[in-house]
Amino acid sequence: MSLELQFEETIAHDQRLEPRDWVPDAYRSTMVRMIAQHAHSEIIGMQPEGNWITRAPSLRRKAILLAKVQDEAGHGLYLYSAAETLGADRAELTEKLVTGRQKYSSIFNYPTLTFADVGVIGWLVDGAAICNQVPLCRSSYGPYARAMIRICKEESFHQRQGYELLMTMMRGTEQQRAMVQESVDRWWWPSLMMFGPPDADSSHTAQSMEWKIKRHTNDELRQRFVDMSVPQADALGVTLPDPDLRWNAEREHHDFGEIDWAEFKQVVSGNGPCNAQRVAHRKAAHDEGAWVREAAAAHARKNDERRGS
Ligand code: FAQ
Repeated sequence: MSLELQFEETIAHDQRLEPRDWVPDAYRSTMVRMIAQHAHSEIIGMQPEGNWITRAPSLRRKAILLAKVQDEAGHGLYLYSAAETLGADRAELTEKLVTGRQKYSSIFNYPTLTFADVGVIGWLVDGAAICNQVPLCRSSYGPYARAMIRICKEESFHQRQGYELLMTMMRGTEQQRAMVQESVDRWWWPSLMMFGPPDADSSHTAQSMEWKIKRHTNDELRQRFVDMSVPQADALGVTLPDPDLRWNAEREHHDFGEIDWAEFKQVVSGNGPCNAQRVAHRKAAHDEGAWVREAAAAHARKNDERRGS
């Protein structure tokens, strides 16, 4: 059987492609793009919440937040390893991130202005991430699909901690409730943008569905997220900032308002509120960490020499 046919058969039978299997160049580059973008999102995604670690209102909240941000670092490293199984070079991926040649999720280009944002990121941003990533546990590329299983478990925990934080604030003072509502008002629409452009404008969806990398379209998952979030917002006692949001009995889904795609394009092309700051911070951390990488490499060399002698 030709390599190409083997590849097609593996996909047709819903089996996983593994690092040593032959895949077409376009499959490989799509997977590297998607995994790298995901890894970069986890690493850049540490910044908005990391901003509140030193100002968390209690030791308990600080410990929780510290652990969550550490988990995000772990996800990033895990995903870079998955990209390496496709032949990508980790240093090159970082270089592409800090020079703007590879993307990360639009959501992390918005500022975290209050502590309520920590709760809302957990609830909505991790919630959207889970909604998007659970189907990716069945993605056709084995190392990525397996990474998604572990990552989704941790994201579920993150989502619950965010919701619990918000529940606590909603049981608090009038000012705390207002703080939660104001935060929801800022994060709702950017969370919907996390699912990517509308299907009609999504350049990769059709091919990625054919290769069973993606299992649902961007709009399908966005709809699933809206339907999931409405009862959660009700239980919390907040209003989602969309006057057009209502149940459509015929479709058995919620209708919702038009997303500001011009804003999405601006943010993705580098002109969001915090793009420059996020990338500059990442670059500074990378540059300042050069001595650690050099020391680790020297240590590994020494160990090799010792073992060799
Ligand atoms: N932001 O043709 P499509 C997290 C780009 S969760 C920026 O629809 P595709 C957890 C796209 O890359 C966030 N760029 O693309 C966490 C493509 O660019 P290109 C990360 C976006 O791949 C929580 C172009 O637009 N999750 O980190 C965005 O089929 C809390 C055309 O789009 C993942 O990465 C966007 N929102 O579908 C961490 C999940 N949307 O290269 C910390 C895996 C699209 O052609 C705190 N990825 N683009 O110029 C995916 O599921 C997919 O890649 C999509 C996009 C659905 C994001």
